[in-house]
Amino acid sequence: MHVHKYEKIWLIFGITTLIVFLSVVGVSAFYAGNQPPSCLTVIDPEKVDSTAPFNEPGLKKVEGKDWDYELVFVAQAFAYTPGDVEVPLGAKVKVIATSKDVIHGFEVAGTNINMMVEPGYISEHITTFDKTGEYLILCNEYCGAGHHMMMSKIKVVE
Ligand SMILES: [Cu+2]
Repeated sequence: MHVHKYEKIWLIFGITTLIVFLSVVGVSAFYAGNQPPSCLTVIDPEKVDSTAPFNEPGLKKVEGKDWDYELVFVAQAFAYTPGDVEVPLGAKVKVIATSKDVIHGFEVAGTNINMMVEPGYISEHITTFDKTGEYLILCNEYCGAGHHMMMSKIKVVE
């Protein structure tokens, strides 16, 4: 069978690209340990108010962990608790959130924090706030009539 020269070049290019991309994904997943976030942490959505750490939402300093603070949020139609919170500049913070009713979003505008908050599951994200200012938290999953009013604020202060 005769394969045209350009066809051969194109086939080699295609197969090489495939091998390169699969290697990048393989090294990233198995050597660098990049895995998709799991949602294996569960909670009873009817007992959120009495389950730690959601019985005390807000910022808490922690010792002996890879992060300095835990920032706990409870989402419910149509608000987040706490309504606004102050975080010290440069703090490594683990954001922990859950929902009491329906699926909500948890997007911190201007950062790469963007979680889905589902009833029955705990969503977590570790981040460092290294710029002062006010960060708006928005719900980006339509949750009902008051969805557009659902917001909170993180103030990063020195
Ligand atoms: Cu919403």
